[in-house]
Amino acid sequence: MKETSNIFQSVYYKTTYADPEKVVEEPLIAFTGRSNAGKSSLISAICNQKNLARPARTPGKTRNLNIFEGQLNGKPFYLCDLPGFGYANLPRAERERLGKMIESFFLQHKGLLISLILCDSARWPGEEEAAIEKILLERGSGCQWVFTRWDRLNQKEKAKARSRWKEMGIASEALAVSSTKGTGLNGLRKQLTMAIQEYYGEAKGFSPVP
Ligand SMILES: Nc1nc2c(ncn2[C@@H]2O[C@H](COP(=O)(O)OP(=O)(O)O)[C@@H](O)[C@H]2O)c(=O)[nH]1
Ligand SMILES: [Mg+2]
Repeated sequence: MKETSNIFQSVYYKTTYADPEKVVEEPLIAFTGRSNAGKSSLISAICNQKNLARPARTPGKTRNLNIFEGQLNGKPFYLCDLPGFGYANLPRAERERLGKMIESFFLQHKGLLISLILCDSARWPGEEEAAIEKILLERGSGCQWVFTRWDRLNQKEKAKARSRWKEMGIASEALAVSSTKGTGLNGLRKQLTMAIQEYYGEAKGFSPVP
């Protein structure tokens, strides 16, 4: 079926911004989360291209924002790999500045289609993740919790993660994924494809994720 084919397979790197306020691309799917949450790996995995976003291979460029472009029936969409907040190797002031810059991006960017808030499945989301969710909810902009590195958890740890999500009140919206094993990726691709179709008014007749 054409609608369910992987439109992310032909996504390619477009450009890099040092200043999030300069980003003009839309509709934009934002990947945000702590440094090491698995953002770059997830972009590469969704797109079935091993080194597309080069996970952890650009240590000097942690503050940059990378844009990838794809097309749905000839119409563009963009994936955005945001700088990771909470980067341990940065001085505190710099870390805070980066956090504010990311928040301001979520407050201001007009072309946000959906934002994926990534968090390592082994962790509780922190204040930064909650702040971004709050901004998006207040704006009425779509967001999706994505819990990464699911393959690294044993059964007991998975149960613990699920009870954590329940306690946070996000159990029904939490998506568990593994970029290495492929867990959850098809569901996420379908959800994103639908969001792009809706944006372009092409949603009719598309069956949601079973
Ligand atoms: N086992 C496992 N490791 C992962 C997965 N996703 C990312 N990683 C690893 O976690 C580290 C951080 O990932 P990366 O994508 O660079 O995180 P980013 O800083 O958020 O872009 C890297 O060493 C990845 O290889 C996953 O699904 N499973
Ligand atoms: Mg990265």
